[in-house]
Amino acid sequence: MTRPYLYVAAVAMLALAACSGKPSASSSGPAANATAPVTSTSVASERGDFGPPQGEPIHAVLTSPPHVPPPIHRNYPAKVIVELEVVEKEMPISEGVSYTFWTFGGTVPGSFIRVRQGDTVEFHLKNAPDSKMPHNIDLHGVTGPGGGAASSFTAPGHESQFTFKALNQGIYVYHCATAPVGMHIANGMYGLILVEPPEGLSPVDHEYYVMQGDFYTTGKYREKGHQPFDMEKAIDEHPTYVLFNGREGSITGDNALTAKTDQKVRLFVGNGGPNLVSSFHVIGEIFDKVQPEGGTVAQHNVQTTLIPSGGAAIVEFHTDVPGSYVLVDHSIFRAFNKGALGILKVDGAENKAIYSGKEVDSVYLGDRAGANLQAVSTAAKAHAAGTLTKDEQIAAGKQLFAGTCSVCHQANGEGLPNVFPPLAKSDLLAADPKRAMTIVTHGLTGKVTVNGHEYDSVMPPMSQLTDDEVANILTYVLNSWGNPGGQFSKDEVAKARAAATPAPAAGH
Ligand code: HEC
Ligand SMILES: [Cu+2]
Repeated sequence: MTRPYLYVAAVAMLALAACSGKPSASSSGPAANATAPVTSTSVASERGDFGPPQGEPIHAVLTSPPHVPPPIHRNYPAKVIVELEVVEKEMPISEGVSYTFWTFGGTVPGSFIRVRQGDTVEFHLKNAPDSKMPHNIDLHGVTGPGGGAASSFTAPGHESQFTFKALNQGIYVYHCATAPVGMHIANGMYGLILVEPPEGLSPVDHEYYVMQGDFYTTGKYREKGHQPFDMEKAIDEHPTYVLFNGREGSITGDNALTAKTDQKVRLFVGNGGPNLVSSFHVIGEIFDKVQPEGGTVAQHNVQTTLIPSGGAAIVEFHTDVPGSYVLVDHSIFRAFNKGALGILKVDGAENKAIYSGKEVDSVYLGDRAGANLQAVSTAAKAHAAGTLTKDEQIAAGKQLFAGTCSVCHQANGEGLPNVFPPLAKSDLLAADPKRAMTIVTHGLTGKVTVNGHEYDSVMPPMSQLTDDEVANILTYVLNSWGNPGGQFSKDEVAKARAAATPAPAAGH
């Protein structure tokens, strides 16, 4: 998918670097931008001290993920003022699940900062008056002790200031480095700062900001309500969630990233950790170009790129075929069972010469395709308030059934002949509805006969589901497709789960 001009331009840039040595302010700027669309990524990484800042100080534009501030288009070093406020706040981490995040700028990851190599950055770190903790900032793009951390310890209601020269170009992680450091990072205290090469990056149609992080809650994945941080799980490196942009669904459904066909897309992909290394992959795309680890040597034609904890990469590709492209950590349980999943929705005309066409959504996305689990959280709230109705359970169960049970039993509950038994009008289900709770929590193997047909297969235990999710799904199943009706509660499911696994094929 790499286009020939990439090579031509890269060679040209190499030649330029070879004869001019250090990039200088005079060889850059908008003119250079226009004639040399391809970046310095092939130029050796030189430190850029282009002298004292010139002109009026500039206030940096900061953006919230997934947005990236506009390209700089400036051909001289400036003094850039960055004002970043730390805010501790409760936000959803998944549908119906809240978490107390500690943020740079009110979002996870924190605000995206964009400066030019050689700029003098006057950094103001504020800590909101209602914060409970002191915080600081370590920017990996800073040359100096602690990357700024030593000069930026800031108590609640205070502000600190330090100045640095952005000597090295690249994409850099910043994070809080106040003890306990791991906890501050686990709570969402990280973001990216781009130090543009003097001549700027090549023009593209879309730039997006995506950052992975791992999260540790005392409750299970998707367990509803407010979930506190779990230090033990964090030390053991057993995350409950692995997420892009701090929230399950932050870039799926209505929040998906967008592009049109025949466009160039650049992703700034960071990994805040605190623990995991990301195997970043976009299902259905090949990266035309990657700057691994945010460095200046580019790789081409890459499928999956490793992003270390505390590292970042710049990833570029061209969109040829419309559809949903799925961003994942290809350590794949993280994508489907811990939330590390995003969507780039590409609109435009089909290109059958490149791909015959058919949506990837249903293949990969399950219940994330619709990304609407509203009924699930409504049911959870009602349960907490003690007002949960059967209709609310059915509505929630319907959404959870899609993408969990429907993969095998089909959306209409009719199963697949000889492979997956029907749940619609199942005589086995009707004979002993309560047994379904045991089947879902413990799985089922061995011969079963449903509506006169024999099945001898395996249903794995759906142990990723919480008790209330199982209760809602089965209430939905019992009240659908001509089944006898009925209702199960969370407590009944908990009992069935706790009971010993029945012998295989028990009752047959
Ligand atoms: C990976 C495929 C798969 C998934 C996912 C799955 N099942 Fe099953 N299920 C099966 C198979 C296969 C059997 C039959 C097992 C056997 O032959 O012993 C079965 C049997 C059953 C039965 C008893 C037979 C019947 O038709 O009444 C029930 C009830 C059931 N599943 C409910 C569910 C529910 C509810 C979910 C979602 C929470 C679910 N299953 C998810 C494969 C699956
Ligand atoms: Cu902090």
